[in-house]
Amino acid sequence: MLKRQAVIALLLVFVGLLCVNNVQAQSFRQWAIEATATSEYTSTRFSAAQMVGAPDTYPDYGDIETAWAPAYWDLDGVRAELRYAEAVIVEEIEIYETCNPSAITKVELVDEAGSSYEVWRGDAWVAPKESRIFRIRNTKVKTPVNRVRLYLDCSKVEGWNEIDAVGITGTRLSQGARPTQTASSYDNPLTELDVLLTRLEGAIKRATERNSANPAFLKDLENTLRELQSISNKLYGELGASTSQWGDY
Ligand SMILES: [Ca+2]
Repeated sequence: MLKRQAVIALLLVFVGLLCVNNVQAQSFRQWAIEATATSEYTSTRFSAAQMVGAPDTYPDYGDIETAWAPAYWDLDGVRAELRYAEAVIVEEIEIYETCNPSAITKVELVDEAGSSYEVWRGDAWVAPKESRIFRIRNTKVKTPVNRVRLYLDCSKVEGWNEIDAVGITGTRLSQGARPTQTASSYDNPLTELDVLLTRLEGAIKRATERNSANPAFLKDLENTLRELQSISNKLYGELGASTSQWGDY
């Protein structure tokens, strides 16, 4: 009887974790909420802040003040940094280049602690003089990041090199992606159950905080969690006692 209860409990925990993780694993696009640069043409027109938000220059092409431009057209070693509301595991970066594109030489992702990870490096080259979306797929950086850093060598591409917006698409860190000890590495099924219940509790808490799942669904899941925890306590009382009895022999 108790074994059956335990199996049902484990199954329910798995289903719960699956549901919450699926909700969290949906990828979504973000536009920058803040942008800075080592050089900008003015603090208003053509400023770094012109890269904040969705594109408002693209698909137009040319020297247009709603995109960022450095103070001089031939600067080398120019950097721009864009910050996003939520740290995600990035799948794709989209850079909207709207005037003399292809001066970018390196792109880094930066996590909340400030560690940077190079995702692309290349030579500046003279690309066709038209607006383009420079797309970079990321498969190597698995850490959640909330910043993108761009490096430009404007001396290699004649004319003003302007960027309208930078988007990132990615997923929130799901429990499955977290490098923690898995339940199966424990010998005792009661410990396994406990670890799973703790994971489920954490997943529900995160989904509640981030508002990433239906509140009624989360409430249901939370109630089920409480019931499972009470079954777990009961199992501890009965199985736990018999384990110690066996220890006496
Ligand atoms: Ca813009």
